[in-house]
Amino acid sequence: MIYDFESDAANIKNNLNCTRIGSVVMVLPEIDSTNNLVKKYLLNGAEEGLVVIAESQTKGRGRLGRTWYSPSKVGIYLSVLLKPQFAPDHSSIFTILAGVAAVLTINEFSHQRASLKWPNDIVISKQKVSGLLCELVQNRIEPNGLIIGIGINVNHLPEQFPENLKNSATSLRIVNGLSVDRLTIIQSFLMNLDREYQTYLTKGKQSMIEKWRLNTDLFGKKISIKRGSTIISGIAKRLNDAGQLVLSQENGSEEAFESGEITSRIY
Ligand code: BT5
Repeated sequence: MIYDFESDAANIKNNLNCTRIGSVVMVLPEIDSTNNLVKKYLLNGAEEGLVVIAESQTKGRGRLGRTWYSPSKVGIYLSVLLKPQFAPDHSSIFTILAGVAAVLTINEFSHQRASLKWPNDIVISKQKVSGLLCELVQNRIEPNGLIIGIGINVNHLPEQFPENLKNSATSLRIVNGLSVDRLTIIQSFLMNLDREYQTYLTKGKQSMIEKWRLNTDLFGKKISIKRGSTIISGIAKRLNDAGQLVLSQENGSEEAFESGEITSRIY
């Protein structure tokens, strides 16, 4: 596919049917990280709804200082700026919201069922097809904003993944045996995110938590969670009202975990 950046941006913007997302849509050939650029725009007063899409990233970021492999032409790397009017009681709720939009989108295009893995992965047959990075910018100097970043592996062939990801990552093309149009996926994600965000703003978080539950295979499974250098094992029970994961430990006690601080492993 030939990627004409300006016309792609116009194409995406014109075909969006969104209330809040897509006020400005930028498509760039290469950037360090779409989340970084959106943050810069936020600090310069950007409006809610800004979308930045890059054809490739040189420093795509995961959580906790990890990297997101972002090769040119085969993946989706995009970030959206939201400015919720009220601060959530827990930042996990936005990872839940974005995860719901992401899994619904990927399931529109995947021939096999995609599911959510706590806290921010979308997996197909246990292999990661997409990851989310939600960053809440909130301090006295900077304007408040929420940056939702998503990476989706779309048209990668198995040999296009580096050695360290070969066994853990997949793409829609690998799953479907066919390539998929990235612009169509981008439009779908932005519209799903817009709808879920609107639902959250008008009706609150409960429907989001319920949709997350319907799109995960996590509950009832034994998992271990790494918090700092501590590993905590238990059975994943549910998401609580704050969007935190509740784990039941062997001694019967329950503990809730925020999405930001955690890496989880399912057995
Ligand atoms: C994530 O972090 O999964 C969040 C990824 C968010 C990427 C998007 S791209 C647009 C926006 N701009 C950015 O700079 N970031 C966001 P985490 O849960 O920490 O997972 C990172 C781990 O996933 C790495 O340590 C690898 O093990 C693995 N990984 C890296 N790249 C991958 C890929 N392309 N596909 C599957 N797994 C990958």
